[in-house]
Amino acid sequence: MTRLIVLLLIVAVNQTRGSCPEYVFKKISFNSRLVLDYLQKYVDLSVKECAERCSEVPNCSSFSYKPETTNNSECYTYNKRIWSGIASTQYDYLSTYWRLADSCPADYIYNRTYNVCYKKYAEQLMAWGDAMDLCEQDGGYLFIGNTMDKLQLLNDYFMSLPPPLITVAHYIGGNDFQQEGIWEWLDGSKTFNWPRSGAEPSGGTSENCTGVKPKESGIISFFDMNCYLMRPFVCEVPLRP
Ligand SMILES: [Ca+2]
Repeated sequence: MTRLIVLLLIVAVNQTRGSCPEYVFKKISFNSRLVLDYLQKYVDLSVKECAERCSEVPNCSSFSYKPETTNNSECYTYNKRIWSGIASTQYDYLSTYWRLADSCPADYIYNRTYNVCYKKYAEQLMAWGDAMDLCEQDGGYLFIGNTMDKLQLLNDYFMSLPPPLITVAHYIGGNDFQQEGIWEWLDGSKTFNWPRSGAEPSGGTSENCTGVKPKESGIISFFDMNCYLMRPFVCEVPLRP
C-alpha cells in the first residue's frame, strides 16, 4: 500500500552563469520551523527568486520560504540540508526545500532503474544520530524506504550480504522524534512498511529510530529501535529527477 510522495519541484536557473546549469529543489515536509544559523535572509522575493538566490551560492544546500502574509515574504538560505532532527524554532507559514544533487558520489552505488543513489555501511557500526551525521557529510541522509522500489532495493541489498549480516538490523532514516508514535522519514514522508502482525513499532519513547532487516519470510520490514545501539546503516543521496 505504498504511495508515491508527490514532490513540489522548483527549477531555478543560476543567473550568474547564464541559462545553464539548472538547479532542482525538492519541497520537504519540514514546515513552520526555522533553523537559526542561516546563511542569508532576503525579503520580498517569490519562492522561485528565493531558489535562485540559493542557486547563486555554491554551498547553499537548502532554503526556507515564508510567503507574503501581513508582512513581506521571507527567504532563508542554508549551507546544509535541513532535516527533521535538527534544532529549530517554531515559525508559522515557513516551508523548506532541498537542492538536489546532479550525480551520485563516486563511492556510492547508483541504481539506474530507480534513480536511487545509496551507500551501505555494513561494516561500520554507529548510533543512529552519528550515522545520520555521516550521511549528511556525504550530502544526503539515512536511507528513506517509502516506496516499493526502494524496499526492493533494500531487499536486494540484504540478499547480497554474507549470511552473518543478513539478520542484523540496519538503521535507515525513519524516526518518531517529533511526536511519539508519529513516524516520518527525514524528508517528511510518512509511508512505512511495518510488519502486518502489529508487533512493531513496540518500543514507545525508548525506541524512536527505524531499523530494517528481512523477516524469516525474506520480506523486508521495519522495526523501531533504541537510537543508541551500534548498528550498520544505509545512506542515500537524493538526486534530481
Ligand atoms: Ca517511539
